Amino acid sequence: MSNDTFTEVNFDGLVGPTHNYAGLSQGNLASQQSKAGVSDPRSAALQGLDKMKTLMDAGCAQGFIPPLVRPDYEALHGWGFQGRPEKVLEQAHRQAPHLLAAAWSASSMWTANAATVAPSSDTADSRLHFTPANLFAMPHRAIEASQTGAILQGIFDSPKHFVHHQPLAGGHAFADEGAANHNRLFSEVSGKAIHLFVYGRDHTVNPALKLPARQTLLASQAVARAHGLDEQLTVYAQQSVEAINAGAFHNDVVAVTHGTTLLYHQNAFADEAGLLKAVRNILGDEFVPVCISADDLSLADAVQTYLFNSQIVTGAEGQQILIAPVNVKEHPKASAVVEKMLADPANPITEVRYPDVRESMKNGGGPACLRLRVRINTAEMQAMNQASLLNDEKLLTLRKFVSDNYRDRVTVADLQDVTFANEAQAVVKHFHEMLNLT
Ligand code: SUG
Repeated sequence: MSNDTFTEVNFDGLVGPTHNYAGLSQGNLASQQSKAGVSDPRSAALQGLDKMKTLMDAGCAQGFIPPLVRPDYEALHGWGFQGRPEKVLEQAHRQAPHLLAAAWSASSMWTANAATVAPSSDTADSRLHFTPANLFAMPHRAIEASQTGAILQGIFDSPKHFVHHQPLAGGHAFADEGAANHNRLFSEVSGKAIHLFVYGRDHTVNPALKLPARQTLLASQAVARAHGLDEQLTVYAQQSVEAINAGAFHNDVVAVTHGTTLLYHQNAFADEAGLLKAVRNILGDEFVPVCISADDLSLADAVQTYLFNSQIVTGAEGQQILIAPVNVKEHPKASAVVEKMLADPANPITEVRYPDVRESMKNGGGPACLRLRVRINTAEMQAMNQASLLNDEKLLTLRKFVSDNYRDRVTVADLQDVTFANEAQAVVKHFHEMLNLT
């Protein structure tokens, strides 16, 4: 382990101007329930920025990742829609509205799915590694990886410090959803760090699965190898079929880690005892598993409130803070679980904040979905693109730009409108210019 000082920076996806409810994600209950509803991209982006501010005010380092260029004409051309933009949009609307919606999706806001990241303290070559997720499971997400990879490269642009891998090849068997299924447990005392990869399916077909299992074991293993992680400190665990069938399409819907803490739902994992044993073998008594029982909160309520999609962060005074969606506060059982945790002296979490990220939640993305955790040392911090790190002033500038330039009402009918397409592309271009990414 190096003696460098590391900081955890949360890079949130800035919600793009085309945020809409197209019902594209099978297995994601919120996305299905919101299908064809009216979205409000302006509020969505402001809610995201306010959530970032909540973390900054708590003393956490915060960055942002700009939205992708949408609509994605390259994808539409590749799917056979040719000609001028008006014609492409019209033909796609008439022949394949779901493909049109895929090309417009603002789904890159959920940066927990952007990539898997391994800090330089844990990798064989002592560099910080990124593998953009291929997001193979859903067409609207599978088109993200090339732009996401280029953006990450543009933000972390120093081969001396950063390694950028290609998204995994190999199709269905290597379906990868990035950090939404990856956690790092870390002891400040022993310096030991565990990479916990959680997958939904292996190479066998499981007839009990009613909804898609997005992450595969092969993908998790490939990322761990590519990042040069220590095999002895890498743990693989399978999601339970029950959790996936209840709508936990990513493991971060039912579990989250911070430091030596693993907060999880009783029914999250296929082999809970095996997982706890594997982690305890490495971390010993420092490991703090916090299991929420199905009696205290059913899987259905966990999926509805996104309690486990909270972030746990260390505040300025060293205290652990739960950043939970406001939906938890409004739910009697979920808020009771939080109160019980706060009252328990054995539980390391001592504070809670409840940001409102409802616009994102309606598409199945809570606070933790909106962030990519990057643990970074001083030299790496200096080597990265400073424009993507936030301070209060930059946040206000972003807020103003969003307030002035985003629509507050979008329906799927708007997705054939070339004026809106031009407007949305200009907005995203502005963000990319801010970061010198063009
Ligand atoms: O991939 N929703 C995203 C939500 C991703 C949440 N991320 C994490 N759990 N880390 C998804 O299902 C909905 C888009 C729509 O229906 O228009 C969507 O893509």
